[in-house]
Amino acid sequence: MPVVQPVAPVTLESIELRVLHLPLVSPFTTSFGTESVREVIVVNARTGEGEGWGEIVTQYEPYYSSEYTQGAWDVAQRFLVPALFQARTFAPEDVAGILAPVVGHRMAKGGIELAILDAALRAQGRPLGEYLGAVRDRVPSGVSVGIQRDPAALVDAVRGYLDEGYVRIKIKIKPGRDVADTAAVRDAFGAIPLQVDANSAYTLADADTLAELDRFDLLLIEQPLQEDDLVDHATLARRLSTPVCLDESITSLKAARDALALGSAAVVNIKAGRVGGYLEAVRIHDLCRDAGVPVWCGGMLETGIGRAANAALAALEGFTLPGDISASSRFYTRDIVTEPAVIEEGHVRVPTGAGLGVEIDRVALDDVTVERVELRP
Ligand code: SMG
Ligand code: MG
Repeated sequence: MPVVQPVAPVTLESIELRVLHLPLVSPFTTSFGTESVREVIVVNARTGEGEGWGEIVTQYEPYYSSEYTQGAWDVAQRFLVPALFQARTFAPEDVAGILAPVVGHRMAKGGIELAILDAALRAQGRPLGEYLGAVRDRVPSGVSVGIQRDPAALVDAVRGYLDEGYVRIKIKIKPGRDVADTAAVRDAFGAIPLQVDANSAYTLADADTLAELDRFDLLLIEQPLQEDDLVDHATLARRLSTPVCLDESITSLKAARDALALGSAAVVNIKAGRVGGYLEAVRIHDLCRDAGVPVWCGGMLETGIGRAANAALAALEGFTLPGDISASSRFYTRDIVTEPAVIEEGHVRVPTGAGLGVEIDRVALDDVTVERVELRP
């Protein structure tokens, strides 16, 4: 069984944070809104052993989660980074403990942890995938398709992705844009691997509508109810034949344990940012694998930094379902890494270089930077 082998400590010298604005190739609509520019924070940790990069996957608005960019920007500068400066020399595995006195703010913590992890692994010439316990050198692709103008436009969008080689399609749904949209995609493309994501848009009162989706033989329905609705998700799961998968609700290993104990999730979407980092993500993977619960790797419209790390995570043995693992071009015309992820034979390669295994395109990074701060002890 692959285990995470500790990395040597690093001495933190400075941290640079940047807010980026990356234009999306097309607007991305979910049940909670439409995004045309991805606002994200990139973390550059400089240590005595070398530098590393991480990504804080918050969004401009606190609609997917309670975290949002300006909140993460504030908590990182005032509480998280100072706590690391205080500790000064530490291993990546110590970061979560050092930051634990701060309640929540998991995306902010996770992005900072990734930068430290990348620095430590690069210093030792170790790839992130190997460190996390990857058992594959490439992972199946999957694409998350936003809500379109109408079901016909959705079918056109899905056709484009299938032509690019994506092996699994996820469509976003919301009340009024669920059964007909799903039916249109099923009718057009037959038995493709298909799943839906509601981003918390329903309540138990919608159970009859959600049960209508059962006839489409979906891989799963993702997060139909609210983040804290673990008991209601368990109740709903008993009403549906479609497996219920949780995303927003799985904020930690403990939340995952509770969800499995209650029968709230038959499948788990693991997102490193949402759970406070890649190390907690691996712990949730281990829990689910041992419980026989399939997991897949979720996405937060990551830049090339998070995209490289997600491919490494998705290569662990328990990731038995295709994730939201797409090419950089799914969202961006220009990424901030020199070799953006691409789809090859329906798969994305797990980087093999040290750390994240991707290099930053500094010119591209500067071009999309809208705010920058350098923090020192
Ligand atoms: O990175 O491919 C991606 C995006 C996948 O749909 C995706 N993410 O709820 O799973 C989800 C959403 C969260 C972001 S919505 C703006
Ligand atoms: Mg989701």
